[in-house]
Amino acid sequence: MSIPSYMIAIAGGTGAGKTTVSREIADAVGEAVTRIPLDNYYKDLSHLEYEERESVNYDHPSAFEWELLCEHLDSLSMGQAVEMPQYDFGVHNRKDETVSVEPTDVVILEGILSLYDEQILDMLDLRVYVMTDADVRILRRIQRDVIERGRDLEGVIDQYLGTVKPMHEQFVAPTKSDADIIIPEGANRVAVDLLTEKVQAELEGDSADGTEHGSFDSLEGSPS
Ligand code: UZR
Ligand code: MG
Repeated sequence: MSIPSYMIAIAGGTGAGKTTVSREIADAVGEAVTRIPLDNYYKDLSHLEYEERESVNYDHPSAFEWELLCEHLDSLSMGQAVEMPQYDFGVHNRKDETVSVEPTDVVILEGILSLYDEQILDMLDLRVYVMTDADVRILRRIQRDVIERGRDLEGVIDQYLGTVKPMHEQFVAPTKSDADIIIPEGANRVAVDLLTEKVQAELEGDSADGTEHGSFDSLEGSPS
């Protein structure tokens, strides 16, 4: 594998289709891709009671353990395996078990605020923002939280209006301006195919000419 890895982030609002886009790219490209869901880096809240955890603002940047995420992305990028935390939405907390993640040529970080942290932005080779209309996103969110996760509709609506929407406007949406590419409407076929081609070209270019990723690598050591 090449070092450092080619790092992609896929950001966007809840229900935008980030997970689907990154899964489709990963499925099309194969084993050279590792997906890192930002959700897994929600802070460990074991010190709080369930009722307290229920009222945490999970759409605010302070809900995430950025330091651990940076450390893990850095390790993966440099060819070292990491123990990635796992998140349990049912109890709003990190699970006890971690999973071992091996380094790969391509790493995709995926989550609402994956273009938020400056240090992470600096590590990225490709920054993607999935921009889907808010009405479509809330419908998907209801589908997922009410139908798939068994939450009650009232609670989902309260949470959406109380934190999800305002935090989206304050913290998530502005990260669009840091994106290299904005995908309209989630799993847009053409956009996913283009991204897949880009990732494949990076992989092939890499094995063909032996160059490495990262900005200005080729200038290092050249006379000034
Ligand atoms: P995506 N989230 C929960 O609903 N419960 C938790 O314990 C942790 C997070 C939600 C979070 C955010 N907000 O909107 C969403 N809330 O997960 C982000 N409330 O994930 O991008 O897959 O929708
Ligand atoms: Mg998702």
